[in-house]
Amino acid sequence: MHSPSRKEFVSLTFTGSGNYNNKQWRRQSCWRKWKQLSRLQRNLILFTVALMLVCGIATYPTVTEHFREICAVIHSVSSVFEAFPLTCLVLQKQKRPPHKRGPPGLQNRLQKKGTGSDIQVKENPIQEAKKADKEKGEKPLMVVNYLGVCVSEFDRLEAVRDAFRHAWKGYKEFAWGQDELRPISKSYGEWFGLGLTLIDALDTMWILNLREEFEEAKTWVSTELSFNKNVDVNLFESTIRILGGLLSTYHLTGDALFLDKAKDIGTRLMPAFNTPSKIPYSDVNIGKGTAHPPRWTSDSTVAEVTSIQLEFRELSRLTQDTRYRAAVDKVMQKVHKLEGKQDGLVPMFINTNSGQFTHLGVFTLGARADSYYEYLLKQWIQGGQKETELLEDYLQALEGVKKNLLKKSSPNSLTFVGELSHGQFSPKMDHLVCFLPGTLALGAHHGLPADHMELAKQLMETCYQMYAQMETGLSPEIVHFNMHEGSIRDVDVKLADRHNLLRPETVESLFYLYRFTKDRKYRDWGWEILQNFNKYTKVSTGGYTSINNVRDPEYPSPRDKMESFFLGETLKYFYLLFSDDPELVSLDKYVFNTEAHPLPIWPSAE
Ligand code: DMJ
Repeated sequence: MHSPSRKEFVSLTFTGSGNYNNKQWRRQSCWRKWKQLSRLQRNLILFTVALMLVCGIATYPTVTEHFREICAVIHSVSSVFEAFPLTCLVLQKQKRPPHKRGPPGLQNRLQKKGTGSDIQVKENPIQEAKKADKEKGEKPLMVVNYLGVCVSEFDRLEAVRDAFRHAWKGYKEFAWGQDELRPISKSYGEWFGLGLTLIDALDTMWILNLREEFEEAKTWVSTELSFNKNVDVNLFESTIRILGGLLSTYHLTGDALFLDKAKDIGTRLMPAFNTPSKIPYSDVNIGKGTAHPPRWTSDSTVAEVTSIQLEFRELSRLTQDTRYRAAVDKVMQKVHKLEGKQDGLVPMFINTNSGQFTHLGVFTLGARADSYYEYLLKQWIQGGQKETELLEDYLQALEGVKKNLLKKSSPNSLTFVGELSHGQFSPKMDHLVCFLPGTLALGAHHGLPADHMELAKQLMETCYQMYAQMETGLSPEIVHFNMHEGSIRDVDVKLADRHNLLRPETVESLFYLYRFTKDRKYRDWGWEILQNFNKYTKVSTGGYTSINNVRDPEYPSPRDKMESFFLGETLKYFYLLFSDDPELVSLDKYVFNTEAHPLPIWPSAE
């Protein structure tokens, strides 16, 4: 990742001939104000407007959107005129630092000014430019990216669409109709044999307005996709990706094809619930109608059996067939009453015979438990905030998190969520936990205590730092926080945890935080992350790849796999983060499942 060690900015400040406090100056007509500007100033403004017009006409798909962009430019120019001197920050010579092989310590050392520590919280040039402006009491007209190019939200949205097109190009060329692209070997990998990436990406294409791509995928769904196959699928994964993806695409498009397919797969997954305890098995053969636990255990994962509810409940609502909802509600009722929780925190495993938690005493908000917490809140929202047991469990669990898992790192006091094993705290945090800032913010938006939002903001900063402190600017799968005084950095990464799978959780949370706070730093953080995905994971012949080592920018070591959630979730959340339209999947009308597929919040009568 670029180290911002050498930044050279030229700040051109145009104050005009008047002072904005001067009443006489204020009374002058616009035309006179314009004439008072120097030729350089006027040329700069005209050039900016002309550039935006040309870019807008050349690339914007609809006249309406184009108009909105022009309005934004006019608005920003006029508002700056009204209240502030004009300032445009131009990045003059931003040199790309030479890539160094990652030393054992972080290259981008944390350094907190004024603390005497040599540790520095890394900021990007955008942030620094903005901070400089804020300190001067001036407002930037344009945002500057790493290459010195003024970027607008329009550029960022287009960058996401480009990224999607690039990912799709690889999938289409080398993995069409298969589960996952292997972009380096230009081949594919099969998991369920159901076109997983294609289905996961359907609603993303719709939201990104990639209609041509959407239509070709829809044709495949209608002509090629069959669930009548002798294959074992994982109940949770196929529910959140396939059932969730089909249901949300049905809602966005109104096309009954997707509801028919959703009903088909939903029905084929139902045998999973035929267990002695009614806690479902992990695996189902969708062709034979048989289900079973993994070969080595009769346990299921707690997150898996408690994160299929949004989808099956919605399927019942749409089909008027109550069996789907009854099966998943029963799971929640049982888990609600179970012994073995600690302050609302749940263990990671549950037995399909006894219906009891197993492996007691281990608590995490990461893998195997994460979306249990997410779905407590989201089911409550989906059902119109009536199911109080769900809310109680959610609130209690958050208290449990605060009491048992929430700590501060040293030296920079980053708030993080660790793990507990038989009373022993471990400062380990999975990237998966980064769903939590977004979920907390969503709860606060729906009326839960304001301190949830405060905690969301703190954790968001931590999740961002998990990216910013790595040499590639991409987060590892797992980090360990330092807590002892005198630590020189907050985050350590074990060798085995240095991979990045193109996961969405941090981008997801940035989207929620931006929607609710409108604080632009969340967009800038997201933009930085997108650029680093492009830099270190993009494969020139098409597609993006997971990498093995986020600490080595010279050789991040591609894994040759593009997970379906990169298209289903990561790119969708990037797009929504940069979109100015709060009605583009309104959070007052939709709730996202854990695979980023939006499902409607039910009308209050239901
Ligand atoms: C996705 O399948 C879902 O977001 C799930 O909840 C967690 N794992 C991946 C993404 O990281």
